[in-house]
Amino acid sequence: MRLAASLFAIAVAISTPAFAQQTRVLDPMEDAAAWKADASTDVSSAVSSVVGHDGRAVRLSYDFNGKAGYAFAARDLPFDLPDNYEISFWVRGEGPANTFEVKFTDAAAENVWWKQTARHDFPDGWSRFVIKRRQVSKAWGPGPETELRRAERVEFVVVAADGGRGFIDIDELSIRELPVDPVVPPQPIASDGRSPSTASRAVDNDIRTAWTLPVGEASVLTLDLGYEREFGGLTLRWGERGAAADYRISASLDGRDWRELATVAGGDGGVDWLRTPEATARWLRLKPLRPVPASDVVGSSGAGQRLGAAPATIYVLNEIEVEPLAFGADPTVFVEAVAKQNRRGLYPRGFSGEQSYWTLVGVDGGGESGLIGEDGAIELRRAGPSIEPFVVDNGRLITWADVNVEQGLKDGDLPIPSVTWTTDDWTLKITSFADGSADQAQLWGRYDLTNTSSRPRTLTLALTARPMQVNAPRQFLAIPGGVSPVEKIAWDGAQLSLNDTVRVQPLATPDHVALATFDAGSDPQSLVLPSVQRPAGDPATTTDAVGLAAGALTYEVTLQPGERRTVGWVSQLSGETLAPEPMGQASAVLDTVEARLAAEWREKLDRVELTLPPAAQRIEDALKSSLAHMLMSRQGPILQPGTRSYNRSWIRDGAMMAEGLNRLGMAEHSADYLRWYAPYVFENGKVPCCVDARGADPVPENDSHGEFVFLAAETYRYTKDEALLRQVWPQVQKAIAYMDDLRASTRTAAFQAPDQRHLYGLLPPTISHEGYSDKAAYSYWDDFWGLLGYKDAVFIAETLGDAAAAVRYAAARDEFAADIRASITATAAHHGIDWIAGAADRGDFDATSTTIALSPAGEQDNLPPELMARTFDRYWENFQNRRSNRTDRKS
Ligand SMILES: [Ca+2]
Ligand SMILES: [Ca+2]
Ligand SMILES: [Ca+2]
Repeated sequence: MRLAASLFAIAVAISTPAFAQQTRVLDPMEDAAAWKADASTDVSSAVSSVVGHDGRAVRLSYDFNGKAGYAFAARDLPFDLPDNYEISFWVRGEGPANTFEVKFTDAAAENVWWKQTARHDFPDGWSRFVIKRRQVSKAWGPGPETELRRAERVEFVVVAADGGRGFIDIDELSIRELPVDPVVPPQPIASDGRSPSTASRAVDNDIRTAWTLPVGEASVLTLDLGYEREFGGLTLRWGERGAAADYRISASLDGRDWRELATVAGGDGGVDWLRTPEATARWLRLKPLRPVPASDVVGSSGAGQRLGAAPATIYVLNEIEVEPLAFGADPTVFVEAVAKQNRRGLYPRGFSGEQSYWTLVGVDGGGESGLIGEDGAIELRRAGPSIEPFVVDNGRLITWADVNVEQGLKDGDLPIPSVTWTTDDWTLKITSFADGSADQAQLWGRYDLTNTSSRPRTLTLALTARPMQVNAPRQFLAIPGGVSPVEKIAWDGAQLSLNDTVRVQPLATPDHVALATFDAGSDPQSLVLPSVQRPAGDPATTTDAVGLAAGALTYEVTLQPGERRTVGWVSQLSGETLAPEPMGQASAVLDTVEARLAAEWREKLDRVELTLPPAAQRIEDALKSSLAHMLMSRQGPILQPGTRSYNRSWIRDGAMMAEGLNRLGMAEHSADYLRWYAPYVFENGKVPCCVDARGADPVPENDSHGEFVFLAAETYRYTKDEALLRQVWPQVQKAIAYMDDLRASTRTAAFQAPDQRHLYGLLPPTISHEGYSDKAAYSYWDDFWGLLGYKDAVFIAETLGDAAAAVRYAAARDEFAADIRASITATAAHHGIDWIAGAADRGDFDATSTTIALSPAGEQDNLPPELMARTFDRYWENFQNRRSNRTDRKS
């Protein structure tokens, strides 16, 4: 790829195109009346005219009133976008840190492009906000265009992070056309002021040729990038002898004024990857300051072999490469790029774009939890760093990629997961579990290394603390996976601390400890090098400005045939730090905790007895481990579908989890959840789809209302807690009234027109179904939940003795049920399909969504029988086709 780029570069003209960098004002913001304010439910917003940076400016005032949600100012503003541009405006503001979005949309605001800035701290004084073309991305919309070519409308949006109240002032919204960057950047031109000079060999794309400079000479290497270029980092490939350990790289736009871009101190030679986010320069300058000491020199392959040599008298730089912007976009992308250039196994598989599975390790109801990955790395807390094992066998570093890996749960269902590495000669079993209470919990790691060969074996077990989550980079919602920065790592002789906050206490004293910065080599291959190992009695601290420090605790283990050695550690998940665990008896401590924990979980998971044939044991295991996951994922009363990407409470998942908990003998958790959720119902009766630390989410999802009413009724059916039912009765009534209004909006003459008739009486379109997030849909999923809500509202009214309400709700229920039935039939005719559509307007196929009609909605006797039968027959056919690798593209 790189070579191909260089060949193309020869043909690229380097001269700067003649063009006018003219700025055009799109809106001087003199007229606030052109802008309209709006906001989500229960959030206030207003626009006004204030003194601006140039003349007047437009102010958006907002008050979240204690809710999550958003406020915005918008206007119609048609303009075309050139091939390259920057959009900018003056901005200032007051208020808490909130997410700032600038949106460009089509006339109907269906296709939306945006620049999102999370937790923006608006400056008190005027500041220029610049949006480059590459920062404008498609947010959503059904249209095929991914690139913004024409905008019809502009919105300035404040989305609640901290929420609160405040304002933002906007002035002089402008666009500037920019030259288009060359498709392939030209190869830099290098010089060092020496004659003759070897400078060009640092940029000739040939790893066998090098720029050389005698140590002690004052020359620097200067690169001319050909044009003012944006880039994300640099890769330096040093010669095997002659790498600089310390060096400085400066950047310049004009060749006269230089600013420091990157400084390396204590580098290990070989390949050096430098991240320089959002850098812009025409010229770069490299100044070597000190060679790598002979004992630390590693091979340029990064394989870690030591090269005994005299101290270098000459710097040897084979190649310096300017990396694209994406290289420096964030620490995770950077480490992914580095992982690609290392052998598989040195980095977690998720960093190489491979799917990576993990399971949760936590305590019942605890807010904090760990993870164990399929390869044996253990994440120490949400978004936290991890402990990853490696074994050195006969001088070779063995990683997860070199062994056979299997996963299991203790007794098949308990939340005590393990990962076992198997080689021809030994096994390593990695186990993790958490014990304690929700507010005083600790995470354990256990490592059983067993000699399965017929000869004595000497192995090194390295437990490495790495700045990476087990949650992989592909996970981007709420708590993005990937790198977990470690700026400081310290060993005090008894425990390892990461960023002074995460502490890992080994249960047996390691033989050696190694700590390293990224530049010095913090990959496992480098950490197990004898030259970086220190006696475990010596305290040490390492700080790393790039946040990629790592450490290793190593155990030298000699095992007779069949012999096993156990080591382990404990780390606080929540609460006060406990007294240190006794050292040196790792297996005894771990056995005791594990046995106690297994008994506690067994009691919780076995409250309901299942009688199944032996062949169905896996079904029982799956059911019980799912129950354990519901208990570990919840935070006190808050039921959550997950702890990372889904670290929020959706009423959809919550109501269904509550049903599961009710049936499995844990109705008290259903009651706690209902009590917690009810106060978040909006004043107008809208049930929020989701609640998190910011409060209730205002995004309308019309399944929510029925789910909430079902939760209230179902909780009562198991607890018989009439006082609680009465307590939430006001919210139930409001939610039903809200659905009455929603249904009325589609029970109009307009919906009697032939092309709308199949939508008559349905709940209005929403994005409750993830498949419809590109455009809201008339999803029957919403209607089946809504209908169940009406049914349960009748039940609740009768239970509480409100006969009038029961009659009213029963009439509404019957009307809604008839509308849904008529719609299903009309939709099949409208789209020419013989199944129950997922969404009435789409006529799509989604049998899993339709199952809600059967359970819990209980509508199987009321649905058109032919269409219902075809729906599930068709699903079964698709399932069989998938099993035999035939894909039905239409489904
Ligand atoms: Ca103005
Ligand atoms: Ca070269
Ligand atoms: Ca290096």
